[in-house]
Amino acid sequence: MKLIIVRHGESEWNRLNLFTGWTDVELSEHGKQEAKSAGQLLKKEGYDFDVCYTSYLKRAIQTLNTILEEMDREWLPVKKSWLLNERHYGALQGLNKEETTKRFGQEQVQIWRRSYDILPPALSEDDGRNPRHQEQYREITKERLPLVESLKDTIERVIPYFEQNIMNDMKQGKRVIIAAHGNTIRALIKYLDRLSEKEIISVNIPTGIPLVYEFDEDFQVIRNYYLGDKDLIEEKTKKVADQANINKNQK
Ligand code: DG2
Repeated sequence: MKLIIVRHGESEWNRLNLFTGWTDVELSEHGKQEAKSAGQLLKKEGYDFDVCYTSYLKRAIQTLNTILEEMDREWLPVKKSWLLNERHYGALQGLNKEETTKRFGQEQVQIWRRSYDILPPALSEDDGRNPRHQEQYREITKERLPLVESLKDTIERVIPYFEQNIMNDMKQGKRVIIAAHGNTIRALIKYLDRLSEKEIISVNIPTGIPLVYEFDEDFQVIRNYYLGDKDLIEEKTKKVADQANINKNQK
């Protein structure tokens, strides 16, 4: 049993180095290319799927659509859920990561980005970005929609959805691909690899690279690995880890 998880390609806000969270931004030109390459690679390696999962955010949806287009599998069923949305980054959304480090210091920004359960500042209730005011979440009980989330909060919505839907499909023999986000995927990795709160801090997810999980019949992880060029994967992962560092381009 295999599961493929892919972080969307670079978004316009990844390119501009802005905290994104639930902001619904497009893929950048580079991100579109990354999604194409992911689809071509999956096809070349002989992967195929029966069902696809993604979030309500267009950077993940566009990535999945591009992958399916490259694989000539646009007809496959796609299940979208807000429960697979990126972690809500609260009032940090829209701020430049490097500028935020200059203002608040590296330690504080690292805590906001990677601590397990410490919350960044929340959006105010009357903020136009509050998902409770947004059309795409109109069906969701208001109390369930966040104004900010920690990784722990993200895990608490992602994992029940994963167990009840994705795992269920897999147990019925369906081959699944998930197109999601940096922190949604970190939530899944913490759960699947049984990582501690400390171990997950150093896990960063490269954009547009398919991650393969292999399971035995008891749904225990046998191994996991990224597909593609090792140096490129390392370079992209480091780019994510260093995103908030000051003067990273001059190092
Ligand atoms: C990034 C993750 O999410 O940021 O919200 O800024 O995967 O949707 O681009 P994505 C964001 P970091 O936690 O890596 O800073």
